[in-house]
Amino acid sequence: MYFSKSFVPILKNNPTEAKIKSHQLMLRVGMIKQSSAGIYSWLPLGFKVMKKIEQIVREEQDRIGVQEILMPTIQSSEIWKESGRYDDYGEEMLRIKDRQNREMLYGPTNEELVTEIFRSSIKSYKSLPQLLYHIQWKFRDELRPRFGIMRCREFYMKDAYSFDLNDDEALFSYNKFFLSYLRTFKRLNLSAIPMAADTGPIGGNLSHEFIILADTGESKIFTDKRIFNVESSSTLLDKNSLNDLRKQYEKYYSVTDEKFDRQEFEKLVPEEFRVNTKGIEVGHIFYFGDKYSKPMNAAVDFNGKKEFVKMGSYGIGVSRLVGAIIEAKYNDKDEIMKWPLSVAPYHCAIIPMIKKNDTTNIEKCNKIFEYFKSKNIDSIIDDTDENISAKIKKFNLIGIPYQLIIGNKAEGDLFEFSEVNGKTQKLNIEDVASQILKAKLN
Ligand code: 5CA
Repeated sequence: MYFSKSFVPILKNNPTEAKIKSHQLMLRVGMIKQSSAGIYSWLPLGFKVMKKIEQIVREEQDRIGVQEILMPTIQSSEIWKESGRYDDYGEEMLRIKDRQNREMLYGPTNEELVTEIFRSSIKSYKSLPQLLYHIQWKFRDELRPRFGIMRCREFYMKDAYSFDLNDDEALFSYNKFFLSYLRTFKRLNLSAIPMAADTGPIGGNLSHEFIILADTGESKIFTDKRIFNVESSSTLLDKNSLNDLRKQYEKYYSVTDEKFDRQEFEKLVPEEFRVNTKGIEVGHIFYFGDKYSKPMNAAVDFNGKKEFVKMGSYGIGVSRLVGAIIEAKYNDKDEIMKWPLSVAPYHCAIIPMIKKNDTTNIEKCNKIFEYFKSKNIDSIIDDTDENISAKIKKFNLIGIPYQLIIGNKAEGDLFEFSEVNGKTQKLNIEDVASQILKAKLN
């Protein structure tokens, strides 16, 4: 891909309407374009990042044995009337009428729809647990959409649902998602802390939000800073290991403000460990037992007895994560961004010095591009007329992690290679590729 042909509409200055760095940057480098309040189009650069995040989220759901489905965005009001949430959900729900005057809605979440799918087919406890997920657009008519795609009206979410026979099995499912979320955020190079949270309109009495610390976050949190050091890498998928994992986190007081109790905080957390700060909610898991299965009659046969299944739901804000990663990785001072390699729109920018009537450097770039492609390294060739320092500045802003200069200083087969914000090295192409591949594995 040549930069001159790519659809990356970069603005000279930060747009004044954007208040936080992720919103500024996403507009500035043309990752998104607002189409109406709280509704955005995703342009190539932004879409590439989101798709890579989505794929990591998907792989980590598959890894714990969740099955992928795809439910529609438009739902019938009937099932919401069955659960009792049609009236409760209020103005955040976008209600639509079809040509037959039937009440429809744009799904803000899918507990009802997935329960309907479950109950129509699963009849025996022997088919449990059932763990299902989908990655689909949601719509919530937020009163104050803001911060770009961080709190918008139409957003992309992974939502999963678990169905079990009893509380014990249901908590096992809950804990699998707990582990899966830790793994997912780690692969995105984020440190997301699980915190006991309120359940809001989803319901239930057990819930954790996964929060990334950031001054611009909308969630207020109260926590014991020792929780930041909990190590969770090698957990097995059995009940005991997963219970232990959650206990390791729950040992430390860590809550969002709706759950905050000052007396408890001061009693349980020694003063030097108390943290009261802000963060971004990137995931939220819930256990709500038979809140939906009972009114919607989703039950299985257990040795001749009818048992309402016990359910949980598990969300990740896939589109919000694009902004959250920027909030966590953007260096304000030097206007430098560095995407984690796992989600970078391109791993490496190939920057040729361009001389009039001489295509030698561009031809070199083409060969390197093909070689990178064969190694699964995504790159882009900057064939524009800008000078080298303007190009480097541009890629620092976009956040492409590596830059390779193909220019006059190239000695034989050695090229200037640097990591954003890092030292420049002279390397041959094979060594460049192996450095990038090595970093990709970390
Ligand atoms: N049904 C449950 C779990 S699947 C649910 O809807 N949970 S939620 O309301 O907490 O949403 C899940 C995640 O979606 C949140 O953690 C957040 O990351 C993201 N999200 C929620 N609202 C918005 C919004 N208005 N804009 C962008 N992302 C959002």
